[in-house]
Amino acid sequence: MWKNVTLKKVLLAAAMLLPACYVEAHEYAKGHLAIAHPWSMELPPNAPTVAAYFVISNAGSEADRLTGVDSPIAGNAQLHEHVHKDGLMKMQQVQTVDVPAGGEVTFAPMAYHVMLLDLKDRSKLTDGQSFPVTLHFEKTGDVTVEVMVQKQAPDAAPMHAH
Ligand SMILES: [Cu+2]
Repeated sequence: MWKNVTLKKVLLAAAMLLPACYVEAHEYAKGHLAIAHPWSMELPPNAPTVAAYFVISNAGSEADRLTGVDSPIAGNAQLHEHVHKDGLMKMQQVQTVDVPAGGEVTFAPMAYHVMLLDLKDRSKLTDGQSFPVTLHFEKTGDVTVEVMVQKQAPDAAPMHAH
């Protein structure tokens, strides 16, 4: 009986976790590449720039390279990285980001990110909305993802462990 109750509790907990999990874990795939959970932090309405984050994984045996990004909501979209220099943290533009064979690249706060500048359409930049960003890969071609805008960063745990 005790076991039974415990099992029910576990099942209930699992059932409660599932829907939220499905909502959060959106993923896009093309060729050997998958782009997991593109998201952006909700910012004050007058924020000059917006950043987008995701994880690119490459299941193939050949490396690929991200060569650029763009979005209809921004006049300019760049690839950025964070660097530590002389005890200072700053971000700078990079032209490309390598996606190693069988590996993954994490775009996250304080790491690689997509930076959207010259914002033209701010209507999608609030919690619960989404906006498209197209990633240009050297070998795989273009992949368009929907970036979810959220008030809080998704779990910092190494993405979704399921
Ligand atoms: Cu940046």
